[in-house]
Amino acid sequence: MKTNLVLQKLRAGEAAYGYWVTSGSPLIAEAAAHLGYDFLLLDRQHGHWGFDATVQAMQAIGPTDTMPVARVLRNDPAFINQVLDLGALGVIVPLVNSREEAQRAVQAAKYPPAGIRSAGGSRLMLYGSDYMQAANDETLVAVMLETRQAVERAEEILSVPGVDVGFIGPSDLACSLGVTAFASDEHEAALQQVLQAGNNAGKPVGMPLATPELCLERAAQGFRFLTCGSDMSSLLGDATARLKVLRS
Ligand code: 3PY
Ligand code: MG
Repeated sequence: MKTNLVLQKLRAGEAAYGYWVTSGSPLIAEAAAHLGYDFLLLDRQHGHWGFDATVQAMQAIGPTDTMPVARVLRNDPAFINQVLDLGALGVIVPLVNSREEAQRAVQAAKYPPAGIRSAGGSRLMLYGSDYMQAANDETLVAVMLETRQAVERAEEILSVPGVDVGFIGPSDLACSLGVTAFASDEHEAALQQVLQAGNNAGKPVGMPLATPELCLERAAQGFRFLTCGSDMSSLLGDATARLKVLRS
């Protein structure tokens, strides 16, 4: 089976950098995959990915060294199983608030005896005849910590065997705390608390960020699984800047 280059980096203590694709466009996923990011995050929670477009995006990303990672709609074994069958090498599970919920996510992503993942998926044969043997170890499971409760329980959540990454959702976290994301001491303290919990549990932690400068700053603090913008933010940022010049 293909080595999961993101897991390889994280296991070596290195930072992995990704890019969100929310538009649901396989064409954009293809272009982004050829840029060399460590992973692309196809957002099937808040993004616009239909089933067929997700398949096409997996086909487009497949030949590159960029790992296809999908965020699922919710912590449901059917959704997790589905994106893995389509070829995702990592799954991001939103709103994980307890050890039990983390166990549920892990179980869904692992074949027996470690979990309950169902065997199947015709695209998986492209990963080699050893896919079934290797998949449990080569599939990244990231649980999202994005509520006050998840922060309080971060260490017990991240200690769950099979959880590879704690991925903070800064916006939901801000809502849960009743503050503005990245603009309050309480929010920052929560980010640092999750990082510390990850260190205690021996698990890398990360979050989505808007700029490369912020990614490098957070990487220097010890965050390891970082995303740097999205297709929609790139498009809107660039097109807005052009229009501003035209209208000036
Ligand atoms: C959040 O910030 O809540 C996320 O889920 C990342 O987009
Ligand atoms: Mg969120």
